[in-house]
Amino acid sequence: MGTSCYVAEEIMENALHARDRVGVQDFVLLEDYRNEKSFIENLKKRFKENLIYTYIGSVLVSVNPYKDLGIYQKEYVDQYRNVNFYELPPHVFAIADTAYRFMREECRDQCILISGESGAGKTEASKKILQYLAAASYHATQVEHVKDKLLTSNPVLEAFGNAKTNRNDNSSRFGKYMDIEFNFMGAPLGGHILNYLLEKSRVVHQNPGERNFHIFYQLVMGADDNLLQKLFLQREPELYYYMNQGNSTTVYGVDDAAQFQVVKSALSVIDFTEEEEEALFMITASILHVGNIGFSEENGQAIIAQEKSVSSICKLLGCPEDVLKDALTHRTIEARGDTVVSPLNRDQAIYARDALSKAVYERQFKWLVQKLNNSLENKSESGRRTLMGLLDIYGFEIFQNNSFEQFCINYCNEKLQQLFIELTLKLEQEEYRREGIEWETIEYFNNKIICDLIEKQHKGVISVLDEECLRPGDATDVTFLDKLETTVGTHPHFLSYKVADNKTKKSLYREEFRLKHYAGDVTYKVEGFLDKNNDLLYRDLKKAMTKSSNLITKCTFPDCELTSKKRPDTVATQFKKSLSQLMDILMSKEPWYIRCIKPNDNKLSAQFDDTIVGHQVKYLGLMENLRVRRAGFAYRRPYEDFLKRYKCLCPSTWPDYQGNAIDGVEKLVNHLGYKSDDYRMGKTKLFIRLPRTLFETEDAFEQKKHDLATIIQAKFHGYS
Ligand code: AD9
Ligand code: MG
Repeated sequence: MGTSCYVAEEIMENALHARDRVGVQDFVLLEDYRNEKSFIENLKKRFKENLIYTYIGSVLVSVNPYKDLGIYQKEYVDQYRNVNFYELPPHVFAIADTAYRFMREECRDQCILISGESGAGKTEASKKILQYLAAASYHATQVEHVKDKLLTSNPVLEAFGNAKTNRNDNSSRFGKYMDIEFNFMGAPLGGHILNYLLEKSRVVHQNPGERNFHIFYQLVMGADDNLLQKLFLQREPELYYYMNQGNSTTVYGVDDAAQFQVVKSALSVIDFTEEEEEALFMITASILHVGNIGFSEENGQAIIAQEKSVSSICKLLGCPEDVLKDALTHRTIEARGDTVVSPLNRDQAIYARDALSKAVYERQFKWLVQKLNNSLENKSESGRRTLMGLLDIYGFEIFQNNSFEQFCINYCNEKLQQLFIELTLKLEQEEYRREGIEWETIEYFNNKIICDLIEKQHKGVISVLDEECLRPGDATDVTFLDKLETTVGTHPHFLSYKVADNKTKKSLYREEFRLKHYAGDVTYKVEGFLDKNNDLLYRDLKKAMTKSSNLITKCTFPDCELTSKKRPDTVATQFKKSLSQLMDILMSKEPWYIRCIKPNDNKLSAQFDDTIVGHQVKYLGLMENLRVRRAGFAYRRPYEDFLKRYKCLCPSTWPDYQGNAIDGVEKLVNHLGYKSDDYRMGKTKLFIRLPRTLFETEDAFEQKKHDLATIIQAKFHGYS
């Protein structure tokens, strides 16, 4: 009895005060929906109540709580399973469940796109979705190992592809798209991962306070003495140049040694043999030794200072020492049939050494993804299948110094934003058409103009960059900028010192260009653009690697690469092509969006910084999103759902109603006094123009609940 009283009181309490305290759980219900301040206020109210999720229609906005909220356990999975989207408070599980049910029931491929800046919670959200899918999907012994593999792919990829940065202790330094394949019963059969542009410069350089990829620290701290000895390593990260530059070899709250054991056991789940595991760690260790090769210089020629490191590398990779030594200090150039060997000076040797490390690591990473894909491949069942895609990719970046990496990342975000706008609008329009409802197109900023500026054939930034990279002779970063000014100087989204007006000139240096991205202006320093786009690894070093007997290096540096005359695509062009393929993949699926927001820059749990949040709200296009959603009919619900929730408000539909849903809803809205312009009856759904209408209905519903609760309470107290 006591419990029931408590429940009744709680219902009353909720009915009376909930909205004031916790804001609205769907932004379309926000009265002042054009006002960014009200938007942020609503987020903040909810954040303070530990309600980190809010919808904009079917888009989920998530604010990183930076603490464990205890909202992802099994009981939450059970609670959200097979329950309609709006019936429960917003949650990442609700998105996962709805997408999963759409996929299963309508046999249509779905994809969940997670965006937001570094540290906003994208990777955590993608892990929660995977966890939900594994827990909520069809259970059978034959699919449990598929689930295990899908889940254990994460720690492996994170070990090799994530690192501590100043923004996030576990920052993903690569883009990831994962398809999970399901059979008609909704049982997972396998998966496939696509990886995008690993930030390989991190292998050789880390900024103060940052670290290299986690695996280096995990290996050095977690390998047993035997393995360490075999790898010629010591248990002191500070000894290795590639690990100590950031002066931050440990991460608060992270046990690298324990994590190494997690990675090792994950490797065995994803079918690594002992030899493969050993080969993987040998490469990882060899890169640390490469970093410790120092050079001195005599008569302009580089001389290896740490022969011991070289001999360790050669033992680990199984390649001849003299060949590697030569390749580290010389360069062979073949021109018109002649072969000229010239020595490298110290700077060139360091450059070549670092290029080797980056190439070895990047290729190893690609190999690892390939290996994961082999293990995740569905080998068991053919027949009809549907896909659920999950995209967790780097967010928009504006730093003090922006370089080629930020250019690529921001280009990727332009493409995703374009997709977001197009699909959101497209879907919206399609729905009106499908439901036979009039629809008036609304204005929005189409960032296609910026995508064109970057990627247009012959006329875009990437084409100009490639042209300079491929031009023999005197091409430099500065000549690239000159060409850019000639080609796109008048474009409304491009600026540089030379083409800017006098006022803007003051904010620019000569060797920079600025792109007016949809998310804000970013100024890029041209220094390093050509180099990074060319991504040259001297042939001598490639040749040395082809001689390796390490089974992974042997695969990743095939002999045929040496004989091939075809120049590989530049980095930007490869990226452009892979993004275009990604867009095709995403376009072919039904999209769901999770927009992640970071509440502060200090990784703190109780801090909500309005300015920082405001900026993200702006560039994620959330206000625009809300406007689009509200332009036509802010709210829509299938007749069945609407009736189920509100039928108690009309005597013709409650307590007893036998008719069909559409007629029931008609009776209901008439009874509630909806005016003819307030709503439209579509073929399967009721569309409500203004949130206020729904709000009033919601209020009436809450009042009814309150009344019912009072009756229940009175009954328990024996008054009736
Ligand atoms: V990056 O672009 O890869 O640098 P993400 O992926 O957006 O970034 P991540 O998911 O790694 O950020 O989240 C950063 C940290 O915030 C996590 O390590 C958690 O400590 C914290 N976080 C994020 N989401 C949640 C959550 N839902 N609950 C609790 C969270 N903590
Ligand atoms: Mg991440």
